[in-house]
Amino acid sequence: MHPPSRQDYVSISFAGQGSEGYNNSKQWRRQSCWRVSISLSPPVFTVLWFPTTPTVLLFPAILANISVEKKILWIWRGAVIDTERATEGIKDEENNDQKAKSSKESETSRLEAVQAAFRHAWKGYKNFAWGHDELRPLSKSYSEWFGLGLTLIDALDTMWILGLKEEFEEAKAWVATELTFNKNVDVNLFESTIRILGGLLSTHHLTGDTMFLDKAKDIGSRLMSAFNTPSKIPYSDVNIGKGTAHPPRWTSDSTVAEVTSIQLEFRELARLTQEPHYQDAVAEVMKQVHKLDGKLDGLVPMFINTNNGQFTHQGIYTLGARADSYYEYLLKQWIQGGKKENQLLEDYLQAIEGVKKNLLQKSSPNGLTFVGELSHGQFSPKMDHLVCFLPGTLALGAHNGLPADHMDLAKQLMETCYQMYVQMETGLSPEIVHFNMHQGSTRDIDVKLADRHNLLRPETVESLFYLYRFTKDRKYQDWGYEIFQNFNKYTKVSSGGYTSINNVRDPDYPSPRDKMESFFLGETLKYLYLLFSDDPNLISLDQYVFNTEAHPLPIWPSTA
Ligand code: DMJ
Repeated sequence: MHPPSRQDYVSISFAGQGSEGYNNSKQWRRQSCWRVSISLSPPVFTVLWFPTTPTVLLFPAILANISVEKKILWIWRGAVIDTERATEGIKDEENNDQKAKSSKESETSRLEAVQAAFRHAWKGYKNFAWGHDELRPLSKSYSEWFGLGLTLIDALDTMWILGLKEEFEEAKAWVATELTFNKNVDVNLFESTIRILGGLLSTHHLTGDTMFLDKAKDIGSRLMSAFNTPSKIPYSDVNIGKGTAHPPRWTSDSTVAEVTSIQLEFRELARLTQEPHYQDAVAEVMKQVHKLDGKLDGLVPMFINTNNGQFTHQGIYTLGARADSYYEYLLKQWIQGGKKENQLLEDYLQAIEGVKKNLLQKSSPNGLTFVGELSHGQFSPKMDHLVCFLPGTLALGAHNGLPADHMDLAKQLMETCYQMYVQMETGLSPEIVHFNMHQGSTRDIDVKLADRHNLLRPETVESLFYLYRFTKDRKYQDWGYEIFQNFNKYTKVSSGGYTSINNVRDPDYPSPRDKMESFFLGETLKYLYLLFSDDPNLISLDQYVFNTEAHPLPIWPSTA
């Protein structure tokens, strides 16, 4: 069959579809299984295909002799051919072509804009902070946290995904020749796992280069001393040179999110090295947390004691700092392992029910759905920007077969997270907001003085990426583009780099903090790029699961 050209379509619909008049709304067109386009060109027979009944009919060419300018109705075996709609069909096609062209152009220009932003950030890092942890773009200097080139490692797979080959090769050379973990330095177990171990593992997968895997094994094995505790709940800090670990000076507690958000990485390390002790150590933590008293409908407290393995500071429940990625990793471990580990799924589903029951409220006057906090039975309408990972996680769950109402909630929360940006004078979200709940409020969102900073965090654009991938609703791309433009407007430093700011409410003086967090390159720009791309195979969500620092790790091949 000849491929039909645009000019020679008519549209046909079938009588008996209901007597309500002509309805050419987009929704109708999507739902209708009967409406098809037929070719008016030779050959003599044109093929008709009806999707609901897999029937292929040969359509006599005489019927194709229709002037598409006149309104003529043809009835053939119950099919009504309306040539006026044929003209509309042509216009629709032209419009669609135009739309496709302009959306391709806008895709390309947005992708290039993110590449340019990355290059600008990299310029600052390269000139003033090369091989150090974080750029201080205003003082043209750097700050050290672990002294391990954190930004460089966090950014490796971003460069690969963005196609920045030259920058990637320079960074790879540094990793190969300069990066050493044989250093007398204390690192935080969680942060170095998600940023360094996760970054090296994902770069190994994307590039196939075993140098990254060797480095991953090196840091992974050094971090294992954290698990030498009376309870097997790991300490927060490890000296990677000495192989010793300890809790923070003031407590023997670890943070719940930290000890339960290192699993994707150590499980993957175990799989690649065939050394199960990596997986066993992190699985033990999940097993213990699963059984612990002190949860509320699946919601966990924020601290856990490394001596007795019990929750401490009980009675406070949040989806924000110190608990957030516990929920994210329940779902993602289940996906990583091929959706077989039911306990993880059960804990996740129960927790989402717990969120709905205890933490979900609506604001006034506009009824934004938000996730607040609970402190000893008292509800607080406080929401960290960190909570904005949740729409993306809920959408990922729904995509993997979890209840459809998770997707509904994801969309509602996505709108709220977007509002946390647009309602600010800079169009950038603060670190923490408080929602108004009393009737008669004039605004939905309040921000306390101490909470007005923005650290270039990724969570909202991360969720926008998931929502766009799964719904294809372009509004999510447009929201992300607005946010991206505001990062450019208020946080870009002309000599190179981007800076976190102190005050999202003052567009005249947002008050730069002089720090570019490594997750701006590791996560924020990566998720923006993926959001603006229309290629669902660019890190397919059916093949990869992102760790909590946006490093994609493979979903394990099924062994069944
Ligand atoms: C990142 O290090 C990770 O996304 C973590 O889970 C939460 N905090 C930052 C980004 O905001």
